[in-house]
Amino acid sequence: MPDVLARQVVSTVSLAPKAAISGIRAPIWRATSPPMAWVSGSSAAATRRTQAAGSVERVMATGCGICAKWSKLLRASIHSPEDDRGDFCQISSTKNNNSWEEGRMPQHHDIVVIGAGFSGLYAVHKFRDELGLSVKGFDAAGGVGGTWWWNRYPGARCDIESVHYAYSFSEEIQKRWTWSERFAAQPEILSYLEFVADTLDLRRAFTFGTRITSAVWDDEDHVWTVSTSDGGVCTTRFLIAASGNLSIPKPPDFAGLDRFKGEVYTTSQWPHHPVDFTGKRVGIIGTGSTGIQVIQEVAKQAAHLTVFQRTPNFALPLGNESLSEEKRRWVADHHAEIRAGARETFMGIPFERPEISGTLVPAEARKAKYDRLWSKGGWPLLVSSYADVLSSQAVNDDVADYVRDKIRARVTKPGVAELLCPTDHPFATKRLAFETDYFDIFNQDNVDLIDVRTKPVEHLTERGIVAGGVEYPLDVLIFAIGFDSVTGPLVHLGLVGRNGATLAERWQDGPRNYLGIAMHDFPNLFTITGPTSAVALYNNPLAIEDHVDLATDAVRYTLDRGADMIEATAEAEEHWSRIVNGLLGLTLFPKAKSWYMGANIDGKRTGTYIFTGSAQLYRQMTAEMQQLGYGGFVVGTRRAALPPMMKLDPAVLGLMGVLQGQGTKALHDCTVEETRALVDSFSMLQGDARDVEVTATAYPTKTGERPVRVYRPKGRAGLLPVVVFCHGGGFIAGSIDAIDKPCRALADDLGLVVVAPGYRLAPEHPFPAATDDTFAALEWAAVHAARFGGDADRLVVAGESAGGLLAAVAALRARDGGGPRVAAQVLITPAIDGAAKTASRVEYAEGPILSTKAAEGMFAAYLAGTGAEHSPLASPVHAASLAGLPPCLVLSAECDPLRDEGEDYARRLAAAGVEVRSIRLDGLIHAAFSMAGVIPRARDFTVQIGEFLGAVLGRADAQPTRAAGE
Ligand code: N01
Repeated sequence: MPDVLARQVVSTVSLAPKAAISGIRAPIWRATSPPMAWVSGSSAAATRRTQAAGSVERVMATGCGICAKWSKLLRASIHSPEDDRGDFCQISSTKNNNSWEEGRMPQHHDIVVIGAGFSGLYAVHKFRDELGLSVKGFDAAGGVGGTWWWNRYPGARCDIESVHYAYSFSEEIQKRWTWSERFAAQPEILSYLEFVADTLDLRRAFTFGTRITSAVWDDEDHVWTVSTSDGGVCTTRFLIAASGNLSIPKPPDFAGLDRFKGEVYTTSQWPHHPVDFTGKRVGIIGTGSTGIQVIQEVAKQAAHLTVFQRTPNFALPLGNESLSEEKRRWVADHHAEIRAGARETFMGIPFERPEISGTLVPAEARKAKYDRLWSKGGWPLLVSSYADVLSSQAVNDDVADYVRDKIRARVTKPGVAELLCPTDHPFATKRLAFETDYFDIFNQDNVDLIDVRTKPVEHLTERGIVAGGVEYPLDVLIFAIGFDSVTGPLVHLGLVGRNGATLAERWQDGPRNYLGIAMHDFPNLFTITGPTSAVALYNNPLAIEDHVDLATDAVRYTLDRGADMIEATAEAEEHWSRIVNGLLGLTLFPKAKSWYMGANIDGKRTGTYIFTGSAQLYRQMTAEMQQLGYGGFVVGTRRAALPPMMKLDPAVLGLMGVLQGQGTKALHDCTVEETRALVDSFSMLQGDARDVEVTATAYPTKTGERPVRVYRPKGRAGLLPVVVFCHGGGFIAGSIDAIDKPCRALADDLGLVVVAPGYRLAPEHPFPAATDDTFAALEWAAVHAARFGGDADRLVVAGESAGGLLAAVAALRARDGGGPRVAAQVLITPAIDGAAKTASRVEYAEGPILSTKAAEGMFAAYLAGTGAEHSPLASPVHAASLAGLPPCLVLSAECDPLRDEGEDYARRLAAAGVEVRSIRLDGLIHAAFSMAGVIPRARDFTVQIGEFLGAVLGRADAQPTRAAGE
């Protein structure tokens, strides 16, 4: 038995009456009266449990089966939960099997699962059937199904295609179940979940009709004490909140609701019997996804329907159809190929990949694309159009205009179309809705649309609703007003963590957690598809499977290490908050008052409730966390370091998401041609081109002329410092075209003449071609500076990445060759040493953008068997001395495999007496300097260069030197 667990049992036993010591696995204690709750551990722990249980009068003790069970599990490779039913923790038994009767102790479980929807069912299966743990589930509903048990309103159906809106973990289930429609309706989805529950024998794990009223963490015994609405109490080592994101309805708070004499329904608590609207006057409040679904159905039956709309929504055609028997079978048989690669996409559905930006595409081509995607039905207009539709206002406006035109084309009643056109929020920043004949029903005589922004609902009367001073008589009123989403279901569980911290208090300012699944001070709790995880924009069944798999793995990992507790660190929460807030800030979502933003509930803090990077990115981050031994968690007493991706600037993560969405190949997998194309394509990430004077000319080299561009800011008088800027691209890629925008920006922002030489690339032109060319360019710039209004006395050599190395070598050659006189060198994320074996080459071996493997491959291509490995012209680290080199700025990026070699070089320069400024930019990556269009903090490079040159060249000004050659 692991130490920690042994300690726990000992402390439990020490408080127990003698009889309990031997009775750990059997009912051992009979109370007289009244019913008693169970507590164990220290008196403080006992008090806490007492509070949790509500009516504790005696102290009892029990043991925990998990330790014995897990060691048994480790001992024996075959383990059946059935074996354990009489074996573990059978200390209590009641008709509900979770509370205690007189004289019984509450049952202890390894795992308690809250909820019997998609998440809870799969969680029971994983923990019970795969890990072999004792699992108890609760659900307030009368059966399995979660949201699909409650939301039985007419028209309820999923808007993800049925084959995708299903579990993927079981080949058998996918093959056996067939879907009758492209987008399944609620009854069929509920039947599917019942089928899954029966196939896997999951129902027996649950107590239905029972709500969790509190769950309190005991920090001494490392268990949760769970209280339920039937008065029951049980304990559990691990708590799985599979309570969904949309399970707490927003309460209707309309004045006079209790006076209304008609029928009242809430979509999310719909009765189990059919509701007949024939001949009735129906009113519906709410036009979100639910409202739109129910409205289009009720309009077909009701004598009259009045829709009270506060915000029109973007609704796209669903494109539903019923599937023939043959097609159903085919879909089931081909599920694997239909779903292939789903998890490697933005949304967990293998839709066509979007283009990177709509801004680069002509209007006719955009329109043609929209038409094509519109006709597919469902999500493609959002996810397959342009990757920047949720971040670029211009691109979003374009799509929004397209959708509004579609609405106008369908709604013919005067004035109604404009009311139905959303104008107060960008496209898809409120959750997209999908419809079949929603817009058409407003052309019917029996349907009226009331805009409650101009005619606010004042109150209800016995007869109906008064809005804008007019009474609308109703027989039936339906609320489709949404949910206290994402955080509501968790806050309502009454979770109390370490030191009495309640979740409600903890999340007063919005949710705070790690990866959306775990929380500091709430150990051993996993929130399936919790706030800030990838769920709102990720196909739910896959998001759920991913999270349940993660929770299962975390429990297994914890127990395998002999620990009984796993908890996210405060530091990890801090980084995760920075990331999710930053990602959200890059999008247009904050412009909408939506549940995505927590803005649909009065008094709820607006903020970051969802992960707006892609599902693929989220999965990559969780995978890295797991690979690094639960980085960012404390497991037992072992604290695992934060995963490298957690340190990234959110904009970098956003970029990674976009590149993944494009299916961009890793650099180290690219051919030379592909590398060149990829590096050139990064110019799309550079923002707008500044308006500066550009001269395209040529400079002489030993092998002929090479192109060079000279940039000078407009409207600047006098001689300006001259910066010869060597582009990056790993010696095999990059060009003066690819670096055009950053050079313009440098010139414009810092008042410089920037000289950007084109140089020969490997492998066609291996070492020393690039260094010969760039040095020739430096000589040429020194001679011709004045021609472009440049001051040769303030000649700077600079470069990024491979260009940084070329710049450093040029400075060395200038020193050793007697000129030109270089006033300063600026090395931006330089590739200083192709043979470096540094920590950063290990920590960021996979990039982002540049991997160690790619860096090594490129350097090898540059040297190309020339045997120059130890030449100072190949790397300045081989120079006999670095003394006498010009002042140097080294800008390194924290998350760059080349980080350390740049910083090491700075240290060596300093040791040689060179004036050096070495600055590491947190969270940034290789090549971030030239991605200012998507990484706002790329500006930090420019700011640092400006400050450095200001300081160094200011002195150079005072002591002018002549460049060699003049
Ligand atoms: O809830 P919502 P929903 N007076 O919050 C209005 C999922 N879902 O149940 O926008 C007047 O989106 C409110 O107006 P406003 C899906 O994720 C999935 O429709 O706040 N109106 C809005 O129009 C979805 O996003 C499917 O101005 C009031 C509506 O009520 C999520 O569930 C199907 C009001 C609420 O819209 C929630 O959708 C259905 C007031 N006081 C739902 N208060 C699938 O197809 C609120 N409103 C899988």
